[in-house]
Amino acid sequence: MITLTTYAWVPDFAAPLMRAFRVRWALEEAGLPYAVRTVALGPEQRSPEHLARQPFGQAPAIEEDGLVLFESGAIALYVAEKTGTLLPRDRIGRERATAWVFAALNSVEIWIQQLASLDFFHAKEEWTKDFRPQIEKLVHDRLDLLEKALGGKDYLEGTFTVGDLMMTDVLRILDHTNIVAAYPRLSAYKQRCQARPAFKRAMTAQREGFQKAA
Ligand SMILES: N[C@@H](CCC(=O)N[C@@H](CS)C(=O)NCC(=O)O)C(=O)O
Repeated sequence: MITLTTYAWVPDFAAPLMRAFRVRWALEEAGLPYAVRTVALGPEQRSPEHLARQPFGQAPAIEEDGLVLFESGAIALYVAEKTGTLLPRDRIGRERATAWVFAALNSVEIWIQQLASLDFFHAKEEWTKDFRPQIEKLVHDRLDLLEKALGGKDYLEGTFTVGDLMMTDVLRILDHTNIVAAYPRLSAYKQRCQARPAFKRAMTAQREGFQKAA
């Protein structure tokens, strides 16, 4: 059985966003049961045991049958490939879905995460005054092009894949803003993905995990 390593507790604003959520969501979509191991924010992140799981002392990580895997994108793809869920059956569809996972993490999340970091950790600091609008502009540019790529489809490649799971979870990082709402088709897409029963189960599990530790 897969063991997911996540944090025992995170601040309230981070609870729904913590990246272990994407792994929980993928596991729920695949119908795989999993065990949870927790580490505490702070010195335990840099313990040899945890660094062996996640070389940067972060979370999530998973373990299964001697495999130790880190990076939420790699883990979600592992779950998708292992179970044959969340990936189209045809080769081209699989490659395209994989590309969307990388796009979510490498082309979209980098700007969205910068904006969120400014808002969550540096709000009202003088130096962000000119910087934040520049980052927001870059986020808008990515979302505008993402909405164009989505076009009139329900999902990025027509059917729900691990690429949609990752893209939706990245867009959720903007939930403290009204930025996504400026893109009606993208906004409807995000809501469609979040309406999936597996999303709801994963969110319940994540919140309950943190509440128990609070
Ligand atoms: N690229 C990594 C990022 C993981 C990450 O940023 N995790 C955050 C929690 S959501 C974390 O561990 N933050 C604490 C830290 O960096 O020390 C992934 O996608 O798994």
